[in-house]
Amino acid sequence: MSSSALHLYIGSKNLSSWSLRPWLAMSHAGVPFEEHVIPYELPDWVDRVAQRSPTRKVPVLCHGELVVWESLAICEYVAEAFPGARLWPEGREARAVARAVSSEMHSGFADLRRELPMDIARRHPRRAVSDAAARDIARVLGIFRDCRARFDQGGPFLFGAFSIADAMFAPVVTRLLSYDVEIDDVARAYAGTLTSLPAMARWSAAAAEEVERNPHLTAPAGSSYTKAAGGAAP
Ligand SMILES: N[C@@H](CCC(=O)N[C@@H](CS)C(=O)NCC(=O)O)C(=O)O
Repeated sequence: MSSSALHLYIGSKNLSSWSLRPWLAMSHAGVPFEEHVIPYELPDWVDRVAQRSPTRKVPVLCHGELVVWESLAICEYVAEAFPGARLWPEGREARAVARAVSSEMHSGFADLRRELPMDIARRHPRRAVSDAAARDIARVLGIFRDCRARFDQGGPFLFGAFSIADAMFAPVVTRLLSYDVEIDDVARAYAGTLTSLPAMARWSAAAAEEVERNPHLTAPAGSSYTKAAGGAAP
């Protein structure tokens, strides 16, 4: 492993849900890294990101010569590089399910993400969502119930102790709260667990400062969000 520092490049904290995932995993686990926010208001945002990331997207992790893009791959790299952080569950069965739900999050829930984009610092009135987004929400709540029922030994997270799965679902939890989505007791308790993490509090405070500085900030200029109306959500 390179002995140089880890550098994590991320987007604006109020909006960049993919950035939050590895940032939370690393921050909560106490993995040392240098954070570089590339704010969405920069007119040359895409060019700045392109200097670091082959996909022109954040997050991206640089470790010496190594570049790792894709939130889940970054989490995996950190879990391997810092085994003491125990970022995946110990048990093989729990680890398999944690990887399955993390992959499901990474590749799915497009309707929920598009209709309820992450906006951590704000609270919106409850809104009607499409049937597809409602199915996404039901599936998320089902995952929470299933994980908490099967793997609740040793802590209040999805697999007992904090794991990458919690980092992958953290932005969805913030969406449930931001848009006052109707949730069950299991989800409410789990949301309380996640939002009371000191690392989440730090991220949320920074998101609130961003919103105060620039209340109208949405997607970065030149990104796929601004090119394709109705495209993927940050
Ligand atoms: N699958 C990627 C998604 C990354 C992503 O879409 N990041 C957004 C910010 S949250 C981005 O950089 N978007 C710029 C664009 O789409 O042009 C991951 O897991 O890291």
